[in-house]
Amino acid sequence: MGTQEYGADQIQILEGLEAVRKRPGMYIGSTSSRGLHHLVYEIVDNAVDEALGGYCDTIDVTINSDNSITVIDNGRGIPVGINHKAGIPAVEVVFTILHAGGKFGGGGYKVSGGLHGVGASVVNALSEWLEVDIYAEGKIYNQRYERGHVCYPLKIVGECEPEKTGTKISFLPDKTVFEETVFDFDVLKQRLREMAFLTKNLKIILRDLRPEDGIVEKTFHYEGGIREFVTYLNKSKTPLYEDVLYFEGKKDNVYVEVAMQHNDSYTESAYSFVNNINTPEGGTHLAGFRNAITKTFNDYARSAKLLKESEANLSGDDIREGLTAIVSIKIEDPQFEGQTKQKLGNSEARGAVDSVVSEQLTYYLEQNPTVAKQICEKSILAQRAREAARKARDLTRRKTALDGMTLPGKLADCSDKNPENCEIFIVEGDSAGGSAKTARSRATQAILPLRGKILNVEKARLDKIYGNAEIKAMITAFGTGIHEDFDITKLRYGKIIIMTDADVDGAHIATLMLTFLYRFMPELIKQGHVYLAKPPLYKLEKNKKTWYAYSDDELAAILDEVGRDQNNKIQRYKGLGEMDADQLWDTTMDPEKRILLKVSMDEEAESEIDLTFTTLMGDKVEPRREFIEANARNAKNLDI
Ligand code: TTJ
Repeated sequence: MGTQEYGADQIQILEGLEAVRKRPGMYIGSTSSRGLHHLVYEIVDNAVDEALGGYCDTIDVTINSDNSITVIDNGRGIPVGINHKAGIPAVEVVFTILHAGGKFGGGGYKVSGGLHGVGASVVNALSEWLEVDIYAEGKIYNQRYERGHVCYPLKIVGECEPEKTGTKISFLPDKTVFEETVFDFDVLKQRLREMAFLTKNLKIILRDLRPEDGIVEKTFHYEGGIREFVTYLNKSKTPLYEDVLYFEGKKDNVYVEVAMQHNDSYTESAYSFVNNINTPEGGTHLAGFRNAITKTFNDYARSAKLLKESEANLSGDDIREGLTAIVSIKIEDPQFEGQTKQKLGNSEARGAVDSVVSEQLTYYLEQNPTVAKQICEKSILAQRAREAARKARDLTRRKTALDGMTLPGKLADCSDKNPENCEIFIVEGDSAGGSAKTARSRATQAILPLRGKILNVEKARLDKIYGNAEIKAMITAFGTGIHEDFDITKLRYGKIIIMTDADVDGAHIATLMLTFLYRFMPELIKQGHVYLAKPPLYKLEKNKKTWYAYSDDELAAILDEVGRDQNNKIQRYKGLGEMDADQLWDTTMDPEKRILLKVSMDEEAESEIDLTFTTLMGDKVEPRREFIEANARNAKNLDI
């Protein structure tokens, strides 16, 4: 501790920061890894504010070897003059008085709102130590704090070239506060890249000094700003047209920026930001955007005669099919709503975005009829698909309501009518399906053979999905209905068992099946009704005795026991089809002997799973294997 005298103001300061240390979660959300990384964003946000004001173009972030962080900007430097209200240098106010964060300078938009913008004092309170260096007027000023306490008054520690200005902050998060104190490079990388996209021309450097095999460094610098963000998001997809549409303008003191481009997929990915803060739940700015594009495209489609008078309007969903968009606004006093405060409430934002986008999109469509036509035609296709899907669904609904159910012809049903006793095997291929039908225990085991690979529901429109024979067969066999019609009490089998070959193709088919179940009847997975059968990989015969091995390790263990000699006859199974009915029963279907893997879903990680499935079933092949491996790790061994 320094030699400063403590007046009433100082005591108040300490009480403020003490409150932060007592209840850190109230200020930074949590003390988990998330909260830890939040400290960096708090500090970087201050430098980004300086960049938004046009005073700074480079921010340099370093993870030091001891897991402390250094952030440097080339802005004007935090003011070092005495703040008259507090009687101490302004920089000391910034670091020691709670909520002093965005109050300096005035004018411009502050990166603040939600959990953000609580200020540098919170980071200081939660750091073992924090040091600030300010480069201004040819001098280097410095002050150090420990757990929020001033170590010594602000002092001059050196000189620099008069042109050099900026702020340098280093801090070490307090190990007695955070459960996790090791920074994750990729987590910081993600957020800093996003920051750089959102602030065009700002250069952000992220450096990691920890790796023993050398420093890692990434630079994010996007002259195109959110235009490049859209290009980046569409990188693994095929854009429908070359342009990234970009609109920018200011209305009612709301600065609006929008970038958008359609790709050939069927899903919308729109991200919205307010003062560089992500609003995952959207809000008025996103509503304004959606309203503008729905209205503008309908107007255009009508006037260009792409949509006939007798035809219905395109819906917002139709127009947004395959749309990647960034909506980024800057507003002076953002109001966040909803349980998690992640939804913008300011009503002026709706009108501002609506008017900027309507006006400039109308102009763009007039100037670029080819692109305009491409988007309208895709939307019209989406509209037709939606209509066809509705009809197909109505049809299945009516069917289930009127004639009970017509079970699929390929299904060999079981005789027991109590679902708890029953299980259904979904079997890859007609030949394995035949063996399974012979092998099964008729009372309780039903068999549904599927031909070849089932439809990838991530890559098809709803009308095609509802029209697919294999999918229809599963839906009717299970009895539950799907989506909003789903009713678990109608489930006809307690266990749904996916039985595929123990090879890469089999794993792929199982993943396609799981994707379908996850998208259309997630409750089946959540409530533990879905299983993977585990056929053996090897058969070992010796002296008229037979062993089955379900993994290489298991085979090795059996060989250790029986000895390795020429009497061993080892067969490697390439598929279910190589087993006769008896073998299939013994190894894979007999409830007394088989291995089943239960498919589980971590409810908390639901959104992550969502993402996994999306990349998994997309165009790239590689992540799929990772998923299957991860899924195998999640699965629990049962019935063994
Ligand atoms: C405020 O208005 C007068 C000129 O300086 C303005 C200012 O505070 N600039 C400023 C603050 N630049 N950089 C910061 C800053 C940078 C980091 C990394 C951390 C903090 C808390 C502030």
